[in-house]
Amino acid sequence: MSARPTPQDPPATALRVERRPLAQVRAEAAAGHPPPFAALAYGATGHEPWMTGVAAHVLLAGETQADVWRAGAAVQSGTTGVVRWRTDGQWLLGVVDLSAADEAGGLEPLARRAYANVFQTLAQAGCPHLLRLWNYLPRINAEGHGLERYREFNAGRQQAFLDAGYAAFDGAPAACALGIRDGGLCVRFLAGRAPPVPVENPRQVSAYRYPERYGPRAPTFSRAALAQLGGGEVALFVSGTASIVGHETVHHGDVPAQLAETLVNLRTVVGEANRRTTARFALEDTEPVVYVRHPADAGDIRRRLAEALGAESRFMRQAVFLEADICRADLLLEIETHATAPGRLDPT
Ligand code: 3EB
Repeated sequence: MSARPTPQDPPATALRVERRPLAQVRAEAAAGHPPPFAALAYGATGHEPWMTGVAAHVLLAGETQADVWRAGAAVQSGTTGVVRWRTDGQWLLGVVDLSAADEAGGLEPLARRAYANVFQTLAQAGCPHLLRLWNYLPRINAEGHGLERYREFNAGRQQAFLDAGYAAFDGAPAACALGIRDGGLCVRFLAGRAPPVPVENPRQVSAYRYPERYGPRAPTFSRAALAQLGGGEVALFVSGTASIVGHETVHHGDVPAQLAETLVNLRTVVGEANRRTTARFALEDTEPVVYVRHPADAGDIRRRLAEALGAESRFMRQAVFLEADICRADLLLEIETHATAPGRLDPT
């Protein structure tokens, strides 16, 4: 019997990620360069088979950026239910793009069905471990069928994890969930053959343990995840992070204070991650997406971030600012980020 891959096992093909202007990536592909394994573009929707987008409005007149994933050269693609996927046998990038019309039966059953298809995809591809998920849904703070739509989404998502026998509590993947203006439920996910190492934030109650006042079923995500990428590199995926202490939103209506609290949370999560790997991550060297509820706040948020992290930091040079509704109506901003660094995961 062959042993299951562990977080420490180097994968057969290395995964790389780089944030770059989408126009450059497209120009290279047009010039005959090998296309990337996948690209996740912020503020664009793609037509190339390797590209998918997040249909949110880019703020501060930024150039369209894409997270460009490189993996093994032999890529297979296909469809499983509502999931379109690409895999090199080691890594898998999947995409769900639904429309408002798909919500006829409600968002909860739709989320459950979409996630059931995600888990079917993972089983078929032999890439059973979710590393990172991106969730986008329109009108996230609006009432659905007697419940806020984000809470309906949470109920369907958690049930699908339980149905599939996946960890819905400790060991959940890194994720984000944002409200965007157009379209329907939209999920992107990255999976691999070895389990990631989950990371929590001691300043915050784990999201999967939030009390019932935030909805009948808790959100399903860990604060961050570490994964071995091959080639001696480790990835850190920090989930959407906001001005929450314990389980409560703090600094209602105060953008500067929410930003400062969010930075403390981000630094705490990065510090916790560093305790579980020989790699050394610093918030300044990560590549964030900054989601802003009110576009008018974006300039102030950018100025304060530059003050805190250095205008010339990788964080500021690579930052993408997007207009989005945050999943709690009282949150004015949320920041997610990722980085890779040489190292290995500590034996567990
Ligand atoms: C929070 O800490 C803010 O539902 O997948 C952040 C990251 C948030 C992911 C999700 C929600 C999610 O609760 C919201």
